[in-house]
Amino acid sequence: MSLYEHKKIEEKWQKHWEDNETFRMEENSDKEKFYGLVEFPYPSGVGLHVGHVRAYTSLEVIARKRRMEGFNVLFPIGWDAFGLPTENYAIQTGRHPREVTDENIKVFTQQLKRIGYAFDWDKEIDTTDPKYYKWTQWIFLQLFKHGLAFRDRTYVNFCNGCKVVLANEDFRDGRCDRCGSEVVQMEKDVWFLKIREYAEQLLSGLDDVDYLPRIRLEQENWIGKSVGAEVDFSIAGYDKALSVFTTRPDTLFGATFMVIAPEHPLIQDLKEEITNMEAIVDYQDQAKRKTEFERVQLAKDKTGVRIEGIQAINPVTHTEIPIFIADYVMMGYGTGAIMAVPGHDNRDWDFAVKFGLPIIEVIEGGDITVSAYTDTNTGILVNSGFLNGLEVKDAIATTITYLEKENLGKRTINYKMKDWAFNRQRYWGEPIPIIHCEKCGMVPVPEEELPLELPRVESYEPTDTGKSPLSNIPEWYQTTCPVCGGYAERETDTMPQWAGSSWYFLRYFDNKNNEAFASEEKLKYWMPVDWYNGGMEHVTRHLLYSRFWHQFLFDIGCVPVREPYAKRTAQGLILGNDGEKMSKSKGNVVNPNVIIDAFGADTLRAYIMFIGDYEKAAPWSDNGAKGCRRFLDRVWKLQDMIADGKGYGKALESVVHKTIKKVGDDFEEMKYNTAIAALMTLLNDIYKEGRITSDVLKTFIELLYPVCPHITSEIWENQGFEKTLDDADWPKYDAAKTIDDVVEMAVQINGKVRGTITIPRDADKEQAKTIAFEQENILAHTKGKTIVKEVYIPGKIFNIVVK
Ligand code: ANZ
Ligand code: ZN
Repeated sequence: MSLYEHKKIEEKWQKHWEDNETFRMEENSDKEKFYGLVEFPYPSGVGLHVGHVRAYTSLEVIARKRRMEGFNVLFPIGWDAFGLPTENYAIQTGRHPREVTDENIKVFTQQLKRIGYAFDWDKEIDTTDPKYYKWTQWIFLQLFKHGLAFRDRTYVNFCNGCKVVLANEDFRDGRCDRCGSEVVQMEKDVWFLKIREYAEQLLSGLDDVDYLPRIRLEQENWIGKSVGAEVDFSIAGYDKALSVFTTRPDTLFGATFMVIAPEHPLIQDLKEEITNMEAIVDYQDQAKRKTEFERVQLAKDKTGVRIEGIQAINPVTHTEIPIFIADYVMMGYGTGAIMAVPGHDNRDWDFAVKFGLPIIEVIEGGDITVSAYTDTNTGILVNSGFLNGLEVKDAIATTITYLEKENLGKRTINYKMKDWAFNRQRYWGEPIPIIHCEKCGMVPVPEEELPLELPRVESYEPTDTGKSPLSNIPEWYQTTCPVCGGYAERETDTMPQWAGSSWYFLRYFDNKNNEAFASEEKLKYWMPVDWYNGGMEHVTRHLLYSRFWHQFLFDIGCVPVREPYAKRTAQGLILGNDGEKMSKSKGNVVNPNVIIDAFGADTLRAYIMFIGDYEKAAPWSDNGAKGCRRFLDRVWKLQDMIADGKGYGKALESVVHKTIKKVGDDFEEMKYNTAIAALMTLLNDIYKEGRITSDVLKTFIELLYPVCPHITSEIWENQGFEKTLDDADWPKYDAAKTIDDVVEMAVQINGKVRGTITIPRDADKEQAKTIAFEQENILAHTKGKTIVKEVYIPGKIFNIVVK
């Protein structure tokens, strides 16, 4: 056989797949469908990295396997192409973001094609294409019309470098994650989407889907549901109440002081009564300069100021207690005020110790002189009037009933998740299709005028005022009101990068439709996505945002199922050779092209699937890639070892059937590394025999095909097997032949394992004994003794008792 020339072979099959549109989904098919989705890439200037390769190859293996199993498969790809990096790069280089985006997409496309992915390229989408974002705008308008999009003036985190509003997750220690510039507070009009209204549905929907447990947990934590109570504390001498949110109403008798957030309105309301306003304003100014992260996570050393001149009253003990402002209480959560229970809350305990405040034990079980006792599963209420003797769970219920009866509070649910800030003051995003009219207020752009296209302009640099570059283009923003016909102005903010990816999976299967984002019929056939795979970094926001949009579209009757993704998995990171996260600055980024050039795409694919436990991080190793290439070289040489007619040993037959089972099962469980290891083992067994039959070669090739489609297709063709490998069936195994004829069994003497024997599965006791007593160790441990008992459980264990 000739040499394994990966370059020639891979180019040949890639052309074959492209020319034949092999992986095009079938229209109007009677077949069962399989919709496999991978997170579409952001086409950045650095090109594809091996992390993409891990994510895509894994689901590609499933997609190719499903095709062999007879499914109508949709495995699409597209571009999540709006966003800051492209825009910043465009500004630096003086080129238009459109041009830069097109160029990057070209590079990505070429790279993906060189890896030989079975994408249906006919279904490609690009979020920056007006034909696509017409529907992003359309969905936004439906949200607006249903009262789920609103505009509010609030303080935002503004990055002085990027000139954009940042989410809390986008900066640390007052510096922007992306550019390192200072982040300041700025008052702005912000668009919000009311995702909080969907919090409960987003939680309950998790019962109907199959997500990895850790992904489900991330979703739940992000939503952050807390069940508790709101309790009203009155302010002594005033008819004002200070309302708090607590998850532990049972500890009410232990509330010895209160804390409000520095931004709490109570301070303005009672500024006449407060006698130390100067100190308080001082503290407020300090707090403004800290990020939420610093306030919550880093504030080991508690700070705060007592508000002089006012006192609160504990509603059950009727004692007067002091009120503090402190930055560990956030205005954005609950009511922005807490009842502090230092005996049973760590933060309150730290604060009480620092400020010399009383600490009362109301749950027995710990030592509150040493630390707060926070356990809620054990412990009995004490020092708590009508709650004494109750367990925490019952005390919570009893307190809430009491509060509701006495009109002092009520049962409440809180969610940590905030509404979704939905605008950016940048150029490279979808224009928000709203018109501001002095007379009519905010008016939606008429749907028949969509898409509202981004104007092609020369200058799209952000402005220092934090206004969108679109506000520099009067020709664009000056318009007439669709309602009254008077002068009006367009919204000049654009949508955030999350917008286009919140519904993209609904577009692929009908990507050329101009009448709807997708036809009802196609939605019915293709939704939900059967399997969605991507990174752990996208299992909070992207997953929630897209589930929110989809649930909303379901509620207004636009999609046939509530949950968009039936199953969601995630891969671990690929680390650099050095075991660190790959990054340009560390210079440890592996470019997939280098591996493809040297060893071929099949080697890259095999290695990335073999690299380790799929869900865990794995360091890249050039040697590992070489090892996979050697494996493929040996696979290629199988063609020289064919010896039909002679059959092969029964042992090998069993290995083949076991391998079919193992590879199939492992692929389904994303245990790609062990699937490939099983193929390597089979290959070794074949090499030991020194020959292979065409049948076994055919099976071997079929099993390897999803991972290494080029080399296997070529061998298939060389051998003249029927049709092409793309149309072959996934191999079946004979279950009986996967069961071992021989078993390994431990032999115990007086309860201790003294040896193992390999015997026929159906061997009787005498046979087992004969083989066992051929072993030196067994002889040694029985020498000179009498056997008093023999317990033989076929297939399991042989136990001998001697005296
Ligand atoms: C009294 C108490 C006693 C509390 C106790 C806890 C333990 P999660 O589970 O995260 O919802 N809290 C409420 N609003 C807050 C705010 N805006 N900023 C900071 N902390 C706030 O936590 C709810 C608990 O966090 C509430 O229950 C409150 O403290 C505090 F033994 O009230 B607790
Ligand atoms: Zn008007």
